[in-house]
Amino acid sequence: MVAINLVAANRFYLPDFTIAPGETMQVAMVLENDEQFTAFQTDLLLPDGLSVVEDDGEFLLDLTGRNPSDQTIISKLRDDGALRMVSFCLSVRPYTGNQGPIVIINLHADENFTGPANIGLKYSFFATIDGTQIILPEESSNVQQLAQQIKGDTNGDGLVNISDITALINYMLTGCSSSFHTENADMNDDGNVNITDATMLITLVIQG
Ligand SMILES: [Ca+2]
Ligand SMILES: [Ca+2]
Repeated sequence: MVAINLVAANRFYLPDFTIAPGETMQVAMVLENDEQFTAFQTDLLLPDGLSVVEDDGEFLLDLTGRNPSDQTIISKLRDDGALRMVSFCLSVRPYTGNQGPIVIINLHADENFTGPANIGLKYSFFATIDGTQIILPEESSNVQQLAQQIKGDTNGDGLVNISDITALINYMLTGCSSSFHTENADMNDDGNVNITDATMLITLVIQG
């Protein structure tokens, strides 16, 4: 494999976001790509108080619709505290499109989480369709602490308005939104985000 350093046209990062102490939310890892990539490896470094949600000993990482159907992702917490992720598919087909989330991380903030803090993405290696390896630049994202969870604030900007309806519908259609507050979106607290919550949110926005 040939290593090519810092190709500016390709970028892999987490958009900045806000999270409230005690909250669980979904954050996207976004790939902007000029090349056709089929696989990657990266290290995610979270600040104190933030962790990836675990289910049955597995970290909850979801692949998006940009992935080929046989794409898989595995992850392991390393001794240095970084969560290493490796994603690949046996059919060696590329991610579709050139912009958007490829992995959704389910993140949880402890009750004592205090922001702002930084999230690092390091050692991001991407493999092209012809087997070339490209090292993408190290990225740092900013996470702000939201004072409190607000029902209906699905995009976590502290307000409840039309943008939250858009984010909720986007989430229902695609299963992802660049930073999505699932607990705020679950308007009726039944553990699911669906059309019932959308209806309640629309009513809330209309009534002010
Ligand atoms: Ca909002
Ligand atoms: Ca619900």
